[in-house]
Amino acid sequence: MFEVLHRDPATSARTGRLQLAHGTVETPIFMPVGTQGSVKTLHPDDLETLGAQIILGNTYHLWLRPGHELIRDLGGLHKFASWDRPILTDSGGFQVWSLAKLRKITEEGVRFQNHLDGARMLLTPELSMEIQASLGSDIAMLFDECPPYPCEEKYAAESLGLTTRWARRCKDWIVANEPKSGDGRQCHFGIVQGSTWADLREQSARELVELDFDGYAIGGVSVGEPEHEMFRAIENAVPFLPEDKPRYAMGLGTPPQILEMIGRGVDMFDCVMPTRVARHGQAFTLDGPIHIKNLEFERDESPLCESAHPHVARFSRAYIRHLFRAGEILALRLLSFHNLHFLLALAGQARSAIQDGNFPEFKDSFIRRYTKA
Ligand code: PRF
Repeated sequence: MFEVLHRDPATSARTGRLQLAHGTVETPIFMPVGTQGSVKTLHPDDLETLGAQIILGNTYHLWLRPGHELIRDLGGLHKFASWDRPILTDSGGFQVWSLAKLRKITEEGVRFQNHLDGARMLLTPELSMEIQASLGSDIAMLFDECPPYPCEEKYAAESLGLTTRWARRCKDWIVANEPKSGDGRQCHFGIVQGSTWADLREQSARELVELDFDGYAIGGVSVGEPEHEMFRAIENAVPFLPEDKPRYAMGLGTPPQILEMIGRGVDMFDCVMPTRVARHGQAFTLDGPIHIKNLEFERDESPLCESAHPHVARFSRAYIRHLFRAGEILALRLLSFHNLHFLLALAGQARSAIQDGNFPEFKDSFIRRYTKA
């Protein structure tokens, strides 16, 4: 299901091919986030134009509204959202943690009041697997607990114990129910936790690998810790994950962070940031992010970025600034499209560089220019 194609001799970067029920994904890859079954402001044709190979959906949101049974009855998430390429779904625990009120974590699962109508609900490992099976995603994430930052070692250790016990319950559910994605098998990824503690990251990775999943994510990163802690968390987990399985860093990151993670052996990324900051007027450029609202772009006839896609490059910064200031929806679409193009192109350039044996040079020169270092 996953094949490593090239390895960079100087770093842990690699390229690979991931075979899923709805198609093949070339790694390293960035996955646009479509929380509600839609990548905000974009049409699925836009995503195809962008060359998006896989998108994300969220168990928590789709369970609350419109409900996983409705989506299952209407043919699954791919049909419902008219997207026939791969989908990965997150398991819901992290979204409960970041969105719901009055959360209480017990052995059984997470009790909370949902953010829509305040109803009291319980999400368990088995229910998360059942919801993701109903959605029919190509990759379903296991139900985990993401501890906050900073986190005492004692809490992190207990939390990761719970994540491992929940992983066992997810595994039992998967073995008993054999969930499908379209005509194929649904894949399942375990999530390594352990906060900033090296020995706990190792323990978490070993316990999950023992249970044998199709791939492994590194969770509990990008939760407010300094960047060097985030890199260390990845470095503390990767050596204990199998070489021949995909690795996914959840909820990352800036363009330089993504290259740093690729260099540390990570294959898959997702983040709401590119589309979220786009809706606030921020665009990635090779010289770092710009705010299109700024007066300096009032008469700027150049495109957003020299590497912009033709769909966006035909417009001047002055025009996009005008649209944004006038509250025109097209501005949000163009900026979202652009930022996703930037990250998808970055992943593509990283793949080429790894293949051509010049990944370290590519990474360093990209970061130097982006950060004006
Ligand atoms: N767990 C899950 N989803 C996530 C995270 C996690 O730790 C993160 C942390 N960066 C983002 N999304 N299930």
